[in-house]
Amino acid sequence: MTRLEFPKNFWWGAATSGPQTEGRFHKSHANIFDYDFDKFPEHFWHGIGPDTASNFYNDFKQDIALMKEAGLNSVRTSIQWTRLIDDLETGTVNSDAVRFYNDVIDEFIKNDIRPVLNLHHFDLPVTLLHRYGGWESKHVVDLYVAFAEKCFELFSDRVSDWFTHNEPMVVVEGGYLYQFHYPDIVDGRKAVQVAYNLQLASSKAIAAFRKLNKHPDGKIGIVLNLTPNYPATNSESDQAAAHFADLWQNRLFMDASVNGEFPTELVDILTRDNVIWQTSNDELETIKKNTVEYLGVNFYHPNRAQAPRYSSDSLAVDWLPNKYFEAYDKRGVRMNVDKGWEIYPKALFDIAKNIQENYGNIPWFVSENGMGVSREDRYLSEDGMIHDDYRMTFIKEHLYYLYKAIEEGANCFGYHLWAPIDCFSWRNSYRNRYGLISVNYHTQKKSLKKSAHFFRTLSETSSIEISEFEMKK
Ligand code: BGP
Repeated sequence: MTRLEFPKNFWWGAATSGPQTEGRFHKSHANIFDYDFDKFPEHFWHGIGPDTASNFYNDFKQDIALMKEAGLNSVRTSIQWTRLIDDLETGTVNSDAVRFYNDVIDEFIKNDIRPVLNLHHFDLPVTLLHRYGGWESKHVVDLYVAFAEKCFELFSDRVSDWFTHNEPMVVVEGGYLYQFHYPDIVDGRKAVQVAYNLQLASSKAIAAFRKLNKHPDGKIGIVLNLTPNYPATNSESDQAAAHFADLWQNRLFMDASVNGEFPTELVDILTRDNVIWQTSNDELETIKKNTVEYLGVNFYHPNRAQAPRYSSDSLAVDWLPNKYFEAYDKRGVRMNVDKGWEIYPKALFDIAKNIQENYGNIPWFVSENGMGVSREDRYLSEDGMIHDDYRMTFIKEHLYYLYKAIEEGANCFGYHLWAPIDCFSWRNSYRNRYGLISVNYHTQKKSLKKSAHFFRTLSETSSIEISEFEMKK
């Protein structure tokens, strides 16, 4: 056995989001998932929607006490635009929402847990989609910035750590390319504009933060799913496919957020294909000037790409980024079969190296990592506890590669698991469980899993013991 010592003051925590935990109690507006559920409950696993989620709106004190027991020293959640803002045009706030978020922040601080707040976790108010086309619209960008300003004015006296979006590429892919989030559109041109507008919104929110932040240690960043894209083979065509996929999936937001510019190569391709976003010199200047101070990196699985096997004429619409690459499922790899995601911990090392070598070694943390399985009650033991040893192994294997990267100089300051408590997971609802703490969604009874005790030791000692076997995976 080897003991791996992590830096002191490392963030040992977990991440979740407002729409996945709070429930819809007293909410002013419906977000796109609330609306999707109201209209098409069949889109959701077992017809279970976001109405109650994990009842954080009512249970937050008890939930935060459980998070404390699990040893979390930092927790990310998000402020729901659809809860905080009553009038989406004028930006008047909802007083119950202000009371709720103040109470939540104070409760975290009372428990010595650093609150980390994100502003947008896929949860656009649906009215803005129907009225203006959602993220296709620059007016919506400005309404988002007004919402962000309210958050900074109200809460930045006590909250030092802020993030503008969670995984903006998932908004693009889910809503505008691959139909796994409402509005389920397939339109590459719209997807390109949505991606640009999300970046613009992030940069404008950062500019607002610099004016309004009240915290002496206040910082702002973005959470990206910065997933390496490995070519299926060493052939030139597969390498070109993986290169484009990397430009589109990773570098679009990463280069703009960290370096202040979109990759020229990507802009050239989109221009040549006549699908480039509408922009202006002023907007590009805003993006240039308002880069992030740090980054959150979500990592679950690697991406693999191969050259498209069919001509782009066979695409369902005029243009899709898949003109240049196709997802490749490698045979014989380790899989989380419940989610269909490959398990490849070494990718975390590759991510760290990429940030170190290509992005000035900007400070970052693992803002989501984790493994959700279905029917987790199969691990329920006679002692009444879920013995999720598989989750502990998954965490250890990833921490091993993170440790190696830190040893080689990676500027990583924390590790957040998805999620502190089992939560509502979009259309998958409660199918796959990710938490250190389990939820019975019928009774809302919550209990620590075995991994919560493991995580507490990890956090208290800032170190783990790992076997040769676990290191080799
Ligand atoms: C990330 C999201 C989270 C969470 C997680 C697990 O991409 O940021 O919100 O949902 O994935 O995925 P899923 O809920 O689809 O199982």
